[in-house]
This record gives sequence, C-alpha cells and structure tokens, in this order.
Amino acid sequence: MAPIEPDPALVDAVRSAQRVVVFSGAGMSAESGVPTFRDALTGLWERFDPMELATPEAWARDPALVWAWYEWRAALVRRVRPNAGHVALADWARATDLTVVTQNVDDLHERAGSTVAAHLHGSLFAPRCSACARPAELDDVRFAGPGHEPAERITPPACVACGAPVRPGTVWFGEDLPAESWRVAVGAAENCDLMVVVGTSGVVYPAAELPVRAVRAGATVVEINPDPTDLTAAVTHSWRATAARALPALAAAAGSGR
Ligand code: BV8
Ligand code: ZN
Repeated sequence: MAPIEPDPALVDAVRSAQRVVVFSGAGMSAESGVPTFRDALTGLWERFDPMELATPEAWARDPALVWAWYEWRAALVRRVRPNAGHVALADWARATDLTVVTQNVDDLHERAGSTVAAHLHGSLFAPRCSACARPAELDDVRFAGPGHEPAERITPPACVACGAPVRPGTVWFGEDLPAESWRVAVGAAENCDLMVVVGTSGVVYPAAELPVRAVRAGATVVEINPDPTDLTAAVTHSWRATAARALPALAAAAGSGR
C-alpha cells in the first residue's frame, strides 16, 4: 500500500515539536491482530461483555472465569507482533523527546522498543496477589503454544506468600488508576507541545481527560483514528487513518523515519 501523507500543517507541528506525548488506546494494537476493547469478542468469549468482565464484581463472583479470560487475552498477545505503528514510535523516540502513555494492557509498545512511561490501566503481564498485592512470578510457559485450548474457567494460581488467589494486573472499572502512572501521565500531557492520540474512542475516564489537558496547556493535539470519536471536537487535527499507516508517516516527517 502506498504510504500516506500527513496534512502540511501537521508536518510543521511534528517538525517543530520538542516534547511529544503519544497517548494510545486499543486501536494502536488492532493491526497486530489484538481485538479492540469494544470489538465484539471472538470465539469462546463472544457472549461476554468486556465492560462486565473487567470489574471487581465479576472477579468476586467468578474468579476462574475472569482469570481464564485474561489468560486467553495474554496468550493472544504473546502470539502476535508489534505493528509498524509501534515500531515507528520507537524510531521517533530515538530522535525526539517522546513519552508513551498507554491505556493498553498489552506489551506491544515495549516489544517494539519503546519505554512506556505509564500503563494507565495496568498490564496483562503483571499479575499480583489479590490480598497482599505481591507480584506473582508466573512463567510465560503457561501461555502454551498454538495447541493451547482456550478454557472458559481456569482456577487462578495461589499467592506463594499468603495463599490468596492471584488476580490480573489490570485496572478494572470502578478501580482507581495507579497513582504514580496517573501523576506521570498528567505531567506529560500538561508539558508537551505535541500530543498524538492514537486508537482510542475516548470514552474511559479519567484517561480520556488527557488530550483536553494537553489542549488547555497549549499543545497541538492530533488524533489518529479511522473513525471520529468523543475527542474529535476537542483536538487540533483529526486524521482519519490507522496507527500502522499514519505513525510511520509522522515519524518520517519528524525526520527520523527509517
Ligand atoms: C476510575 C483494563 C475512580 C481492563 C480498562 C461508575 C462506577 C465507577 C466508575 C465509573 C462509573 N461510571 C463511570 C466511571 C468511570 C469509569 C469509566 O470511564 N467508565 C466509562 C466506560 C464510562 N472509569 C473507571 O472506572 C476508571 N477508574 O474512574 O476510578 C473511581 C473509583 C471508584 C469509583 C468511581 C470512580 C478505571 C477505568 C479503567 C478500566 N479498565 N482496561 C481490561 O483491559 O480488561 S479500560 C479499557 O477501555 C481498555 O484498557 C481500553 O484501553 C480502554 C479504553 O478503550 P479504548 O482503548 O479507547 O478502546 P476502544 O475499543 O474503546 O476504541 C478503540 C478505538 O480505536 C476506536 O475509536 C477505533 O475507531 C480505533 N481503531 C480501530 N482500529 C484502529 C483504530 N485506531 C487506529 N488504528 C487502527 N487500526
Ligand atoms: Zn498474597
């Protein structure tokens, strides 16, 4: 596919940016084959609603179901690869002060070479004890290979320190965001001169406040999304494009493309 060109005004903003923040959502990983949060879930999970499963109530009611869902998602992420958008951000960060703040719970930014300053909603790969919060050292071998039969229920492992069930390391609806991650994200949003918002529907709070905080602080904010979103009215530029096509073009415009 022919490369796509950013709008000249956007090229100027990218060229002159000294401090860039990238704020990513599930659409960032879509072209890697990870279903977005609001995509219909597939196969075994299609009759479940993520908004329902990603809650403390679902965990209290049926930990084995919730644990199996996260194991399925973690195994899926282990089987896919970062896309050209993830790689472009890692390239861009080599030439510019660029901070990645993500709502995503996958590790594709890291696997492409980015340092993630804040995982606002936690990570699939940081399970911890539901009682004493001790990080669980689960080996990845549990994400068995292609033959891994997705199971609808898997009893969560027990914490080696206190025996309580290990829980997923993600932030559920109704739970506070990790304080340090939120502090870092707000600081970055309020001190950047360019924010690139990529692959988020902008419906989950408080994360969705970040682009508005950047606009208020005087930054140029560009949204990259094939569809308009709740953030479109608030941003400086809204580019109807996908992450894997638009980010390499922005990184190239910043003069650091491969
Ligand atoms: C909080 C981890 C304080 C889990 C996630 C009632 C009670 C309690 C709280 C609330 C309440 N009512 C409202 C709230 C606040 C609530 C909230 O915002 N609810 C929304 C739904 C209204 N927020 C919270 O609860 C937060 N905590 O407020 O704490 C508090 C405490 C106690 C009581 C009250 C308040 C915690 C929110 C964190 C939830 N956890 N994830 C897990 O993953 O299992 S959020 C979840 O949604 C994902 O992490 C995801 O990142 C996030 C946002 O979704 P998106 O990333 O935007 O993904 P989505 O699918 O929506 O959109 C994808 C976009 O990509 C689309 O626009 C699409 O067009 C685009 N796209 C598609 N393909 C591409 C693409 N773009 C580019 N390229 C492509 N190829
Ligand atoms: Zn414990």
